[in-house]
Amino acid sequence: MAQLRAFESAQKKGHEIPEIVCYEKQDDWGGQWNFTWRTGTDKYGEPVHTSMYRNLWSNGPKEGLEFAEYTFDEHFGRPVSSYPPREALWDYIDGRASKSDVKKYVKFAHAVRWVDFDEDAKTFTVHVENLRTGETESNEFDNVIVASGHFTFPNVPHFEGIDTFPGQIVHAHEFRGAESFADKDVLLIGASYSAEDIGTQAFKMGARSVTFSYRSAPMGFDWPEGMEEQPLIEKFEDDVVHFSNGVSRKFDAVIMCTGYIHHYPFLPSSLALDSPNNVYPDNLYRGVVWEKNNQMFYLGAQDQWFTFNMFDAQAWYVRDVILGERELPSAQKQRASIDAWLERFDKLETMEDQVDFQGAYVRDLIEQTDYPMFDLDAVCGIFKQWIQSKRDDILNYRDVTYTSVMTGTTAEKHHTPWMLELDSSLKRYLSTPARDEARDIFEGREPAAKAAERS
Ligand code: NA7
Repeated sequence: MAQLRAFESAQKKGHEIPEIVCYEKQDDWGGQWNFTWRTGTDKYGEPVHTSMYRNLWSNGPKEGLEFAEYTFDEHFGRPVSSYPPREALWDYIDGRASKSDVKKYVKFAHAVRWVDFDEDAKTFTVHVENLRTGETESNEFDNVIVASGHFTFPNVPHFEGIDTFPGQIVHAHEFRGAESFADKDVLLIGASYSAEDIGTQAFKMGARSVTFSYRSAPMGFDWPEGMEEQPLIEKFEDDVVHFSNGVSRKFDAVIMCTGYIHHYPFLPSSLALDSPNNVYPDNLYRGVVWEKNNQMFYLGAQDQWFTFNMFDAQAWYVRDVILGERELPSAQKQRASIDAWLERFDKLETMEDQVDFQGAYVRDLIEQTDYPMFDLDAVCGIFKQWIQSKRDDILNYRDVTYTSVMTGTTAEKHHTPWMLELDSSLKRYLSTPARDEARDIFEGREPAAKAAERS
């Protein structure tokens, strides 16, 4: 969507743009944000793309991901909270793209099966299947941009004895909601965003206990009673899990929050990115140009602090390379640039360092293009406050509000504290319900009804 918008923006400024075809295997756009109840395979028999769950709310402040050229104010027409639910974020990205005429470029329900590169002709042949008709076709292109994301193919490790576990075992990719974990003892394997958020969802939905198992380091939040961290699993024995520190616990359900792999089944190895999930995958000049074939690009291949606005910065830069507005340096200079960034990347120690690193990366890209520059230092500051707010109160950090660097608008406090909010719909999000007793109690006030009674 960012790439289509980037080309459209150039066209509006009088540039001639190339013929564009966007193949999308889902029936609608939005990628990760295009929620489905399905898991495993979709209605066409394709692997389900999204890892989104029903009650997902943004886990980072929206002020960190806001588009510089389409703000939340413009979309919603009024301030909204800093952590919108998934439907509101889908609405926002759909709103921006729908305002333009770019849907015409998208061939929905088209799965790319294979991409070849002809070294003599210097063109790609893209083999694609129309999932609705079953017809296949092959088309030639000068450039290919891979924008298929990398949080789709789950990393699923094996643990000794796991095949004896009698309860449900799912990867976060297949998780759709925590309601069934009420009164259950739940184990989450992993110590990153998925573990933290799905564990919190389970707690919110009334799990009896929530246990996280970490490999490298615990998340270290100030967890409430009923939530705890344990080190790596040594083995499963039926419903009992033995951890490496000698502790054993019984569980009803296991959710593997063990991350995702870069997996591009439609690409030959000469074109496929192979990297751990990190903020600077190797072999991408300026984080987007495939070093081994400069006619090919990747968007959003990094692990992400910045998201939507970083994808924009990348798309604007890729567009300018394709339009010939930016000349790529020699292979040697590209390598030197990648090495310099990798050297910086190797020195990152804290989350805050990573934020600054990605801020510098986004700045470098925007400086190359006409994408509106915004106060990246201020956005880095918001990310750092967010990190701190989680350390302060991991269950309630979504109740904090931030100020947009794009518009100066301070977010509205959501009408209901996140821990009490059980309805994640857009309709509810934008409504103004009367304050209820639970909220009064939660916020330490005398319930309104009781106060009225007394008076
Ligand atoms: P992440 O952020 O890639 O994290 C994966 C986690 O899984 C991380 O804590 C890993 O531990 C852990 N992991 C991976 N393999 C294993 C094994 N074999 N055993 C135990 N633990 C393991 O994925 P998420 O799904 O949390 O987040 C996905 C993205 O969403 C994230 O990157 C953000 O951009 C938003 P490690 O620390 O590597 O030892």
